[in-house]
Amino acid sequence: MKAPVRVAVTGAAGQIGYSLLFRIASGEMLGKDQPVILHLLDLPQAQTALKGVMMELEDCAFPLLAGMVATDDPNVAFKDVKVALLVGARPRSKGMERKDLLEANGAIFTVQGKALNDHAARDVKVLVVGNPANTNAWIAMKSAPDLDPKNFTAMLRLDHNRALSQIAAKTGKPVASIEKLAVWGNHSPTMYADYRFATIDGQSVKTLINDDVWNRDVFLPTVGKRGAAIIEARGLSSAASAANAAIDHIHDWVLGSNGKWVTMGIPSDGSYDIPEGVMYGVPVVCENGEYKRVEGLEIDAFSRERMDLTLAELEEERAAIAHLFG
Ligand code: NAX
Repeated sequence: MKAPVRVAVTGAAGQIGYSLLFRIASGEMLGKDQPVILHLLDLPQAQTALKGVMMELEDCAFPLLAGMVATDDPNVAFKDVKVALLVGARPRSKGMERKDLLEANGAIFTVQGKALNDHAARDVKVLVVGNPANTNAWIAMKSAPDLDPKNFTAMLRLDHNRALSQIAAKTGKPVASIEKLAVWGNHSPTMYADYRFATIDGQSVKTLINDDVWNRDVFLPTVGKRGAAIIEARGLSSAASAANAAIDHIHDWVLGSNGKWVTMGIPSDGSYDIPEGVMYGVPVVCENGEYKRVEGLEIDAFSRERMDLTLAELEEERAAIAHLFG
């Protein structure tokens, strides 16, 4: 039996947490042979609800669940963790300005980044789900100067999966047959899902679909506004699909993507004219516990425009919280 891995989940008493924890404990994230110890962080007022979730986890009698720690202290939550899923964030309340939202989350992710810096395993893999995910991931990364910046990532995988299923529906082909999809930029309606390089059984998806108007007027708005459509229909934001995307993201990062392109928000190395350090969604391939950016893709004028638009939004968000870093 392998030694247990410590996995932190923040916002553990929330709705994504409720879909996520049971799947981690059943081995769907790190493998069916990998025991886990769950470190569950939530606010003081959520500790009672968190106890209830832990009782349910116990009642599943998961063979791979080797222990649980519940806390409202990030310094305890991140002690020796090798994987950290930062799901909890400050939601926008009525009348709250975007700037105030960024500030409130800036405070949370500065503290959590520092706690990761001080307590987590040196090779901890961090995924930020809580919105604004890219900027929160950037703040956590900047607050953890002793950790490798490349270990901080933001979740674009839900956008990636949403785009895959729209393409599958349009082409009538199975989702699993789609290769080489990319999603660029911010996890927000400005993200740019790009199927120019995608293939199905070796055939170009762009040629199969052959409809630029559908791409611009149907596909991109549908993927970009999918979160809002789910809130409209369900009265609650995406939770099970978000948890599923988080599982996919960490699973592939740790265990490999089998040569498939997947999308991760990662600190830019300057390629594709995205300024260095910006937490930006790009296509990657994962192998041996590392992600590798897909290099050398040609960017046409339409794509450049879309990629710059989502970059501008990220830079605006970053400017709003830049003062936190002197
Ligand atoms: P919930 O409001 O159901 O749960 C959030 C939980 O986080 C609550 O239990 C709350 O007490 C806790 N929390 C708040 N601040 C905390 C802090 N400082 N430390 C620890 N815990 C804290 O929200 P849920 O639906 O679970 O969504 C969580 C976050 O995911 C939100 O920010 C949401 O916007 C974001 N999403 C991100 C997605 C992505 O693709 N990146 C998609 C889904 C989702 O919208």
